[in-house]
Amino acid sequence: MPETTTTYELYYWPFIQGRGEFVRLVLEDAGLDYVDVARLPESRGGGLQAVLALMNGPLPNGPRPFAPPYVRHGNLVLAQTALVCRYVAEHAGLAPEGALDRLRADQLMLTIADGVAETHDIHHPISASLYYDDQRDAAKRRAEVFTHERLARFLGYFEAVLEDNARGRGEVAIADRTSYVDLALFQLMAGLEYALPKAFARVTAATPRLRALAAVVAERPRVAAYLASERRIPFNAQGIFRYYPELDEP
Ligand SMILES: N[C@@H](CCC(=O)N[C@@H](CS)C(=O)NCC(=O)O)C(=O)O
Repeated sequence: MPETTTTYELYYWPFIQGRGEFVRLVLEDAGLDYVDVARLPESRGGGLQAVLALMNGPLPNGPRPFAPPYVRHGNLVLAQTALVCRYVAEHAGLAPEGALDRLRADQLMLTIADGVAETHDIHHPISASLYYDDQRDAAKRRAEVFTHERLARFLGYFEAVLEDNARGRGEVAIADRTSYVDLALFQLMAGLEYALPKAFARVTAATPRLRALAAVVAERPRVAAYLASERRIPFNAQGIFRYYPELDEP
């Protein structure tokens, strides 16, 4: 396993929060030394080419990543958002203690990833490779189902998880202290609030624990400093969480 002092290199698209933001939040909250590689100028090895290079070429020690985000840490190149977050969190004291609680954290992170994928598919229901304008009708239909059914299904589930976790007094998802899963729940909430403000307000009226968790995470000193910094890319119309008023509920 690489030294914890080795710098983490995050590889992700430089102009969006996207899935990379789940990793950025763990790195930032942990106060780890990291480089957001693609945001460096090309003259310093950054830019989109840096992300594509490791995906397109053989790696000496393991499989190449299918898609960003991925991290390089020592000899390890690791992809899949839930797994990358877990890996960084384990080095940073942001993972639960013990094998069983780490499996439980995986379960929640993979469910968050499912929610992220479904949120993305609101505006790209046919394919990510087509423009939004080429799939607007399907997007409208998909968004109706998402806002009426899936949004409450996901957020209601996470609310119940908080309620069920007696060890966390209803305030954290796993065990009795903040973990990377809580950071991810914060980001899911932030993204959904941006993308679907009306549906989000209606659904989260019934999820007070999730709202409280998001507020607590936002106030963690390193997270608050990050959110106020230029390192936090604003939500925009290229990311996963996009605001198209026609897709929100009336
Ligand atoms: N399951 C993967 C999905 C990764 C993914 O879809 N990445 C997007 C950016 S957020 C991408 O660039 N995909 C390129 C592709 O699928 O070809 C994860 O959670 O990390």
